[in-house]
Amino acid sequence: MKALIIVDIQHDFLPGGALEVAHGDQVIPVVNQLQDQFPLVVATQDWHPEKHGSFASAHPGKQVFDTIDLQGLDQILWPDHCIQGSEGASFPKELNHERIEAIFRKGLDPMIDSYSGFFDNGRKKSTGLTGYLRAKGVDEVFICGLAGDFCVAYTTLDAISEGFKTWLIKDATRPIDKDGFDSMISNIVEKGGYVVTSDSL
Ligand code: VGL
Ligand code: ZN
Repeated sequence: MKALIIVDIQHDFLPGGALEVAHGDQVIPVVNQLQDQFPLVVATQDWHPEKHGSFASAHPGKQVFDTIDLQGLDQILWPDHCIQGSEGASFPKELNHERIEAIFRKGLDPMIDSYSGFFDNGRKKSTGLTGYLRAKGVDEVFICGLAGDFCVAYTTLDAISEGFKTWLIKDATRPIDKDGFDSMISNIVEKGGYVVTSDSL
């Protein structure tokens, strides 16, 4: 069975948000259309406590987009975003919610970031997404949302390594950085993932 995984379509990643992705809002109608083609739709939600370790504001003297070592892992520093319960962390009303059966939150641990919807960046903790999908009989996953070069790409790579047949829907995502996205796409294809556009589904 197929599932659609909608990654982090939250106000803070949309134009005007704290960590806005250029043209991120353009994915919403595409994702709304796609949902009808899947028997199961799930979403992820970036859900950080205040003063999360991935925030530049938590590291005096550091700037947004600097890279630091955070408990042994390279960490890009981001603007404060997707703070638990804030408007920025919420889903936009334009996103069709009716068919989203489960929401997997990530990034709760202040000391480790979590780009993928499956595991934190150190692969120490699972969100339970693999177990949920397996229990539902899912063997094929289709991934869309924001941002293409971070949470979408890492979710896609983990889906492949968890053994799902995996597609990234290219016109249903937008990256923060285009070059970074291109290299993640090569990596995804090399690992056995498929990159498609929504009109081919
Ligand atoms: C994301 C950076 C930090 C994303 C989340 O959803 O791609 N990127 N937190
Ligand atoms: Zn985040």
